[in-house]
Amino acid sequence: MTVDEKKGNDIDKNEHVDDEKNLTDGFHLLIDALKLNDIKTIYEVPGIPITDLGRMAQSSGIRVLSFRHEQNAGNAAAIAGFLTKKPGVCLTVSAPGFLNGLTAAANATTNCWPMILMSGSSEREVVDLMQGDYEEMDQLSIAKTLCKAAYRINKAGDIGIGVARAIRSAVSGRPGGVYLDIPADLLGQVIDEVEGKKSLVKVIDPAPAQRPSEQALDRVLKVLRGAKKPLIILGKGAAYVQSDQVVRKFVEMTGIPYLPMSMAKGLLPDDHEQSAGPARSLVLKESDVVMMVGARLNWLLSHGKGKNWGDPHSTKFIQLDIDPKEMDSNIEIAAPLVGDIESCLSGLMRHMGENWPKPPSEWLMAVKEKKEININRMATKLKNNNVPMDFESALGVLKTIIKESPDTILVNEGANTLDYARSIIDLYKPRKRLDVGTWGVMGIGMGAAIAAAVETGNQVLAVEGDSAFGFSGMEVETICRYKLPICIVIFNNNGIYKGTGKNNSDGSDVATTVFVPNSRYELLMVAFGGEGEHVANPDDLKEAVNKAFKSRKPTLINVAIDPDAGKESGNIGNLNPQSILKNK
Ligand code: ADP
Ligand code: TZD
Ligand code: MG
Repeated sequence: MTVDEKKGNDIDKNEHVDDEKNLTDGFHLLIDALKLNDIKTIYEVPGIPITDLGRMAQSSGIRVLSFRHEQNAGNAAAIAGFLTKKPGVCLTVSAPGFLNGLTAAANATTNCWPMILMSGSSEREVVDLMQGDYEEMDQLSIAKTLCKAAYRINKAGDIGIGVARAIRSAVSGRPGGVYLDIPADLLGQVIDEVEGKKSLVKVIDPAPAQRPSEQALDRVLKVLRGAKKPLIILGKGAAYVQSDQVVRKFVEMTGIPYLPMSMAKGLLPDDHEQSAGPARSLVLKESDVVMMVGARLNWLLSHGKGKNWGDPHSTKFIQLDIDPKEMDSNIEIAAPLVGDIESCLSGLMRHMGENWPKPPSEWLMAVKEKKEININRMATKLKNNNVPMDFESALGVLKTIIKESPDTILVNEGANTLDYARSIIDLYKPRKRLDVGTWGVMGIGMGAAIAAAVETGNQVLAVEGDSAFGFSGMEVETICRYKLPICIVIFNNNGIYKGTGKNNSDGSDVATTVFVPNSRYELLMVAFGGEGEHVANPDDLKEAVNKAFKSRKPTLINVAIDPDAGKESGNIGNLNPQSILKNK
């Protein structure tokens, strides 16, 4: 096409900017680079200078989903990364949009999920002299401290390499969030079309297998063989890698009880006979050999020491992780196994042979007995018909619904709402539980729910504390706009942890943890054309969720929960400074 023929064509019609020599530009090269690498979805908020990039990506066949806030778009991209093993892409405007998205990229890095935050930026010469451009900020410098890697592409001819570097950095080794800085003038840069095409890079084998050494495998087997009370802990790294059959085969071959971390629930079905989930306190305290698979000994496992654990001198740890720096991060690791999960577990099984001895039966019996006691104790509570409802009666209903629809993806955030749901709702399939992750961050809810629905097409059930929901609640409009099969259930106890807090001063303001009582959250969904329900007993909750699943319509169910039912900070009240001081 000549320049004359091109005149009158809208930029968003995805036509190349050509002259007789056939030229292309930064917009098209960036879109082509993403498509070449199989990026099918962009999660974004439009604005200067990336509005046209989003439009043109959409015209080119990429699905471009616009959000109401970049943090939610970023959280969606991060969860897309967790679910697909490909980097989820979030696109934002400069400075404030970038900062909003950066929270999600930092969260992705913390959780070891691959994502790419691409933000438009101002001209270097203006930013570097701090001359006060529209939304001016030195974004690259900031991103470097918070992401796994950060790059800027300055020349159109480097777009192929820049995108390749971002993808490889996001997914190889320990995955994480990567920042890609897109200066506004890069998008308009024009180069020869043939040269441009040649400059694009298809990333080959972006997350190569990393095989463990034979010595490391031997060491692990020696430690395992000597165990009297072994335990396997499966983390979300094991869920991420999608080697579901290999993980299951290994666990079953060893016969060792396993504990799934929150987002590893369902990797093996929670009702598997080797699951030690309902005997968590016992197995942490009693086990003599603990094998960590894609899980870290961070605060979620009280750093592998202290009162939740047994004698630090007699408990031995085996750790399987792709990141060598993870070893000995909190306590000594007796048998480090560095490599990817599939290669490592396959290597172990090759050496174990068919007749690998099962753990001593006394240990298996002790775990089984404890499980039964705890499961029975909980079963009675789940059936209660108290009005107002407590967490147990409401979750008893949702537990049954998930059992009946095991492909449902459960999104879960809050404090009590999170802790109760985590222990009550069983999952039966891998990667069906998405939650607050390593940081325990509020606000992942709607982004995670949207990405789950978009990437899998499955029904999503988001179980949200009323406070937690508020962090990303405006995305209800996004859910309605894209007609996603998302059912949001808000556990409304009128506030953070409890709705009964008192102001200890003159009382003119309500307590810091208390919200407007009996708020009608369901009307928010109705405002955008979705279905809203307000329920106050288990039967009505069951009916409302079943209706939502059947219709697959965006639905918000506002569940009245006893404002006094929760605890301060849910299960982690011990981390509040007052409690730490008291226990010193
Ligand atoms: P959890 O919170 O469930 O305990 P973490 O996020 O703390 O899980 O740990 C996940 C771990 O999985 C990280 O240390 C990460 O390096 C590791 N990991 C990620 N991908 C792989 C892989 N392919 N092989 C081995 N380990 C991996
Ligand atoms: N801000 C962010 C980003 N993350 C956080 N974790 C918090 C604040 C602190 N926080 C929690 O850790 S849980 C929570 C907050 C504000 C909300 C708890 O209230 P909820 O749940 O209504 O969501 P419950 O069921 O009432 O306990
Ligand atoms: Mg609440």
